[in-house]
Amino acid sequence: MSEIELKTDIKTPVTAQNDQSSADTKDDCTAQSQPILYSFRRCPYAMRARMALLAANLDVELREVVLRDKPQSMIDASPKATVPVLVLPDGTVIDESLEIMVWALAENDPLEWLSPESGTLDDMLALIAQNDGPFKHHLDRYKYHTRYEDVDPAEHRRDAEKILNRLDGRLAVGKYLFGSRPALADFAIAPFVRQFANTDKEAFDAMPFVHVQRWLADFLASDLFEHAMKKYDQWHKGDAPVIFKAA
Ligand SMILES: N[C@@H](CCC(=O)N[C@@H](CS)C(=O)NCC(=O)O)C(=O)O
Repeated sequence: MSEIELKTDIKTPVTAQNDQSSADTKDDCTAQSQPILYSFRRCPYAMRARMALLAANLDVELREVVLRDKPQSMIDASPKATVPVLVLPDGTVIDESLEIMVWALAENDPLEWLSPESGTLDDMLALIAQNDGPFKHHLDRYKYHTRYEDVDPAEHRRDAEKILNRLDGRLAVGKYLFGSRPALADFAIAPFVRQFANTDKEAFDAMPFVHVQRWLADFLASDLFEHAMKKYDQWHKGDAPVIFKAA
């Protein structure tokens, strides 16, 4: 089984009929015609899920979440209660951002994000794993060091920079991480590099990683990112559906 089948297979079905929580998820048993995305604008995981849904041209009902006041219907659908959460019309719940990306692109991939110009989907997933694992680990301990005991933010910054240095090497060869056009890995990773850059923008701009800087600037200027960062009010049960439209 290929990695992509693996990813799209990891779904937690929510049985709608006899389950009060999923009735809530579907908002009082009204037929759900579109997937529902629980999202938080500034969350890098939610950002990448939204961008993949846009790239796949899939409209979803967007429910903007405030993390300190999560809706019960989201917790019922996904008790781990992290954003993003996608609830499909058949009750299937996908609550990992990368799986939402891969699911959306498996539905429709007009920009060929799953088929990079150079390398393979598995190569992209390996690079994304490095981002979601070690890079995120160091980013958190650099950016949010007060939340941890006994961490030296400078040390974690240096370790994160080693990973950025490797990205810079890739980006010196191709305009994007896997060739001359953007693909899954670019949009899965860039929101985290953005967080790193914003932690100390002056220091980021002074780094010798000119290719990462150019790549991030292109990403921030992209229509897709702009569209994905549109602001929405917090969702409350009973609100009229807000459709996050691809076009
Ligand atoms: N592995 C998850 C991570 C998602 C995640 O950690 N999201 C954060 C916000 S950026 C969250 O919801 N945290 C829960 C909280 O802060 O209560 C994914 O890829 O979707």
